Amino acid sequence: MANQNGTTSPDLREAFLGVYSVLKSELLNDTAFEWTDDSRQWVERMLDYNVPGGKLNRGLSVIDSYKLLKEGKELTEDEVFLASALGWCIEWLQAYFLVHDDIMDNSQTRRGQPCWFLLPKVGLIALNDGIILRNHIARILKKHFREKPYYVDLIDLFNEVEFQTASGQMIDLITTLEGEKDLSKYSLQLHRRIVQYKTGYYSFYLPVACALLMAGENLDNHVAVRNVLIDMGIYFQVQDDYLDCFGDPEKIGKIGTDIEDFKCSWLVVKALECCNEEQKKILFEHYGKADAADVAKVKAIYNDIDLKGVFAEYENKSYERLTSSIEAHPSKAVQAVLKSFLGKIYKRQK
Ligand code: GPP
Ligand code: MG
Ligand code: MG
Ligand code: MG
Repeated sequence: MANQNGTTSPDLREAFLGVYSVLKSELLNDTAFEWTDDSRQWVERMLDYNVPGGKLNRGLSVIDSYKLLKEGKELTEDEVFLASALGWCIEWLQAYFLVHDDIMDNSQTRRGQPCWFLLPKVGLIALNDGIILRNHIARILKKHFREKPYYVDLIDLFNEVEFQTASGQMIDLITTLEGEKDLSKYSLQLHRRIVQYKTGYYSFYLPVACALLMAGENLDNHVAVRNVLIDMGIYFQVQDDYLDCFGDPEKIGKIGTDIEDFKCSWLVVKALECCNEEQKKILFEHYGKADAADVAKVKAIYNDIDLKGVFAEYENKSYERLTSSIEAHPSKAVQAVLKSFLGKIYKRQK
């Protein structure tokens, strides 16, 4: 079972990985379409390239959370399959978001390989592949959950979370238009709003909400859990912003683009807060430019004001705050779910 450091047992992990092959094969034989060899090969390659290659934290969290909610009772084979299928639905959702996000962010690499849209035979077909990935979720849910009492709630949950994420992505993108006019518009408040929506709901709330629905719970009764998870999601995206600049591309599997893209990243917000007038001038002049020399000037300021140290302090404070919110929760099982999550991301390097 998942312990409080958030590691999944090898057995559950193996079961989870096995479910990917089952779902893939069902989708490749979906009778709603007249397959040809070419189309089947395209989808198979597209899935293998984009779905299973990440850390699988979100997907595995559904089984881990479900198991913790069952308070250690042995899960049946059927329960393991269903929780894994829901976990994979989140991994499919993530694959769809990332395929589209990499086009929008003009990224080069993802999970240690070129972004899907950069492959010579792919290009903008990647947009349609994203739509296919999105549609696969509804097909998996229909095949395996149609008869469940919580089916409608599941569909509604995925719809709500997708809407929240796309809205967060929208503000992530349109905020840069304001930043280009006046960098000082970037604030912690604005940053928080962007990351809560673009990351928090789908990465943190969704896996636990799936597990709660499977356990027969009503999500309206778990607003406090959602709030802690969203808070954790914000911390997670601050780490993502940090790693975009200071992470090792070999470890995180992607090359950062936030400075070039004029993003309202946590780093630039903090830099604006900490720097003197002279440094501010340099930031205004060089932030948001594609040229490596401009990026280097921005990074030099980040180093001069010790943003690494500012982040380390933020990370410690976040951990303490999250831990005390978790410990305030009345249920030990829910506490265990949340602690397992926090254990998975605290001080992550990738
Ligand atoms: C992460 O932002 C946010 C997403 C991947 C959500 C995308 C939503 C869509 C509707 C497409 P990011 O750009 O910082 O992530 P990364 O650093 O992994 O590129
Ligand atoms: Mg993005
Ligand atoms: Mg991106
Ligand atoms: Mg990022």
